[in-house]
Amino acid sequence: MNPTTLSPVERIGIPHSETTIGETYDCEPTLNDQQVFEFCRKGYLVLEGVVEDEVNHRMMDFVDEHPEHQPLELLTEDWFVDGVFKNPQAAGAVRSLLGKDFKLPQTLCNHRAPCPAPPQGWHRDGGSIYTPRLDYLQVFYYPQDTPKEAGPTEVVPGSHFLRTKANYMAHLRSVKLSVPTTAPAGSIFITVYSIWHRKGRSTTNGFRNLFKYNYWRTTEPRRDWKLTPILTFLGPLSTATLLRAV
Ligand SMILES: O=C(O)CCC(=O)C(=O)O
Ligand SMILES: [Fe+2]
Repeated sequence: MNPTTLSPVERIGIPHSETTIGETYDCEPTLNDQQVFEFCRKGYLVLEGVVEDEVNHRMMDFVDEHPEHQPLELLTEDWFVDGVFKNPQAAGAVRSLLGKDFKLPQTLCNHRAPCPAPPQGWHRDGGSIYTPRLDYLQVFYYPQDTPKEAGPTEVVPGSHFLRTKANYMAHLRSVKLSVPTTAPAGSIFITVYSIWHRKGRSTTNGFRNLFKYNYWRTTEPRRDWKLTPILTFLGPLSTATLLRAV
């Protein structure tokens, strides 16, 4: 086969069938109405310490041996796919937001950063579009404790609603409303793809590792998560009222 037609995993000798490429996944949704509204309003959600310690330790050993930006071998490892991509809390939140049979990540990268380092510029990732639909999620996993000194990613809550030019954002320094995603080892945070974010300033020594990957919707959006009985009872009017209140 012509090597230029090979995908990145095929180029390192791994067939797609041994990876999560093209795979869908389903599980029980874990978020309720308020949590889904809160995600839509803020554009992100942090699940603290949801990955097992054993998986986090294995990841830290793994990154020592594979410090590269795209360690695609992980897509073939059951301990990683089950512990991280299909992590019950994280996948339950993804299931709540993207509906059933969502697509698993097809690739991943490690935003491994030497510390200390200055902050990155504020940005939305390439290909962000303005849309009220939630078809795609950007997800981050910290295998190690990531306090403020290790430069966790910072996000601006609600910024997925802002229409801004990339070069204007990149000139901003501190944004008053920004929030660092400071988190213990094993934390996963889920964001709307177009949220403003950046790597924060770090002041410690060593490396901070942060895995990033995406999930896709395959079904049409509907209210298919854990329902909150009072909202179900009141019907669509209460949903509209709640949305106005947030
Ligand atoms: O490393 C981080 O905290 C975020 C990195 C990032 O957003 C990027 O490189 O696009
Ligand atoms: Fe980014």
